[in-house]
Amino acid sequence: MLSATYHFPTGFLWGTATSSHQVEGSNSNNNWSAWEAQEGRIRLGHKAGLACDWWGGRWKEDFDRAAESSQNAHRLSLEWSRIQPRPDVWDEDAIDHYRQMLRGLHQRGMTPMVTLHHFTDPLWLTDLGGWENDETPTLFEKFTLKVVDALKEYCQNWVTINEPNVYTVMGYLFKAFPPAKNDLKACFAVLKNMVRGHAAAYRAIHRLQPNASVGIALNYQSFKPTHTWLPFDRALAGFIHNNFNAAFPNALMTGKFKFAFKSIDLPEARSTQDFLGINYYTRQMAAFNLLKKGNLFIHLTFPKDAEMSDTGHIANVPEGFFEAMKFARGYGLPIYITENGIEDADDDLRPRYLIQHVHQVWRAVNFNWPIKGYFHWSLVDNFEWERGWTQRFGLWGLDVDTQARIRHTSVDVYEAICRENGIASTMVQQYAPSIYNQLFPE
Ligand code: IFM
Repeated sequence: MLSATYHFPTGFLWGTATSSHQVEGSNSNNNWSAWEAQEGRIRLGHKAGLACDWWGGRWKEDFDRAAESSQNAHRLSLEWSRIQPRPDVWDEDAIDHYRQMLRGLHQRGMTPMVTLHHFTDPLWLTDLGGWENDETPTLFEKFTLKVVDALKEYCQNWVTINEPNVYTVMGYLFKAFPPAKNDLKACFAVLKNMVRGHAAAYRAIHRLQPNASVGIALNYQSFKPTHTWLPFDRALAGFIHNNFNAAFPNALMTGKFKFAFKSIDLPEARSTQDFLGINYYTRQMAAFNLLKKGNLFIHLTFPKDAEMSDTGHIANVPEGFFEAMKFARGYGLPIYITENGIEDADDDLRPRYLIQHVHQVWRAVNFNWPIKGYFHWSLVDNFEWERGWTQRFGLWGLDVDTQARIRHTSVDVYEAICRENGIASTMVQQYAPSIYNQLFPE
């Protein structure tokens, strides 16, 4: 048996990603806690509840777990509704809580990446119309100025907005996230204001911290036509790619926002990215379907022959990840993999998924594409939005009733990768023998 290693460059960041609402718990002041209180919104009536109890201090033990398993970075998000509980109130204790967390990362030798907006909005912002309101970018800029000024000593890498495309499509088209609308005009308004909000935040951060590195975390999905021979399906896959994957980062590069047959100039957004963050999970097949009017005639399925995750949410298609990085490379900026992972309560598929996807990153890095780090989603099982606790993305599992952490084999796999700064053939032999020949052909 051969012995070989796929090495990564020195200084590569290896971490996990989390978001405030999904791990902190004990919040009743944002739109998601209000949403969870409504009947029928979340699968099985689940609520974030105590989540992973990070607000109660369990971030310390989870950061220990991450550091002890050789991770050298962590991506977390700040909860706007805690820091600015009302429009005219700043909660300095909440800011200090995040200061302690960021210090905690440094003390453990980990580099922080901080997200300013990850799906949740303060209730007072929702009352003002949320991101449909043209004043929201200015409010977001004020929030950004406040937190970056307070935390700049501890962080240099900022993600302004996580997955603006998912936030908008799920909330304003597919009715899965609050406010559960099906309204293309509202989609356009929300995305436009998120582009404006990002641009304002980008400039605000650079005013306070000229050497900061600022970007977004884009959810990239690999869309392919269901029937390659059908021009409708081909056109549709291209249309979805352009609108879902490309519209937002294009606007931040060119200052032109084009979405769903409409186009406007937003010159303030031009050249407002220092890096592009990619969140990749899966591939979807697009078919034109006349019965799907509310979904813009789009019928999405997973590739027929793909291996599926345990709740059928993710198809394991590593080549789609390579495609995502190729797409990102087109922007000529440094790239971070800000999320990648799979829901897998029993941790059967995750070790293989993890190795296959990190291998794709290695391929991209070895074409000299500027990939600077990889953040696995996620450190511990956490609250999965409208899917509640039915999906488990953690390297560590979580017993929601007792708060006990359950160490999965994937912790060992990821630890081995982080420690080696690469994928060794022995690891694959040990943790994912079924793909050994694929990764290390003799
Ligand atoms: O949990 C989410 C995260 O909040 C955003 N990206 C996808 C993850 C998995 O569903």
